[in-house]
Amino acid sequence: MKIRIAPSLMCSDFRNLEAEVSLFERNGLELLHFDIMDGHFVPNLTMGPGMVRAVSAMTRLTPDIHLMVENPEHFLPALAMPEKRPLISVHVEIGRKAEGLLRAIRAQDGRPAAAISPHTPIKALAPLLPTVEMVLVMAVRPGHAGQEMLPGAIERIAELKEMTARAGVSPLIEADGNTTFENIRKMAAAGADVIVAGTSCLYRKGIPLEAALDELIGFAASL
Ligand code: S6P
Ligand code: MG
Repeated sequence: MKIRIAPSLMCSDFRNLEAEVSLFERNGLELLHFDIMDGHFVPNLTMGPGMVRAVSAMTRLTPDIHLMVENPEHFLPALAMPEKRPLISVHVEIGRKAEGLLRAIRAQDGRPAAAISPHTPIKALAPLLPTVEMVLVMAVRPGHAGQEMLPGAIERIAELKEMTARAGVSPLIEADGNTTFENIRKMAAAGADVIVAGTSCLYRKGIPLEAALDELIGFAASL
């Protein structure tokens, strides 16, 4: 099984972005995870479209943009990067407008994706499944790095995997939050194809990024 690694840029050393991104590229990664927050959907702020565009322009990695915002429509035009075909996730919790926004992402040559928070029933994703290329399952409350995985997160990935099989679709499944090696093993076994790599497996205190990345790539290859 090949699990993809999407480094979480909000955990990176912002003084050193170019070098970090180039390290990921040299090591054959494919995705770069950006978290955009608005201080309303989640009680935090991170980066905006300007930074996403600037970093995306430095690399051939595919942007994987996670919109933790109440009004994605305010940000989509600034995230149009047709040459990059970015994955753009909108949260199912924003309600009925999600379907139209996924179509808008496709119309600007992005790859539509849906994200789901830990307390929302997985079945809420059903209407979006025919439209999405990826589903992002939060294993922690959205908003902050460095949290513990919530009970039921692995079972939710398995439930989604089953639901996609029943629906005859096969979007990528991305697990986001507290992706320790032990949790990655369980997430992958439950059906995750992509893991967001934050403080739990890549940006680890006291371990140089190169060494942590080597270890993570080796581990991912062993699954
Ligand atoms: C959090 C965000 C995530 C974090 C990631 C951090 O709201 O969506 O992408 O960056 O979860 O990883 P960790 O290992 O610190 O939980
Ligand atoms: Mg995220």
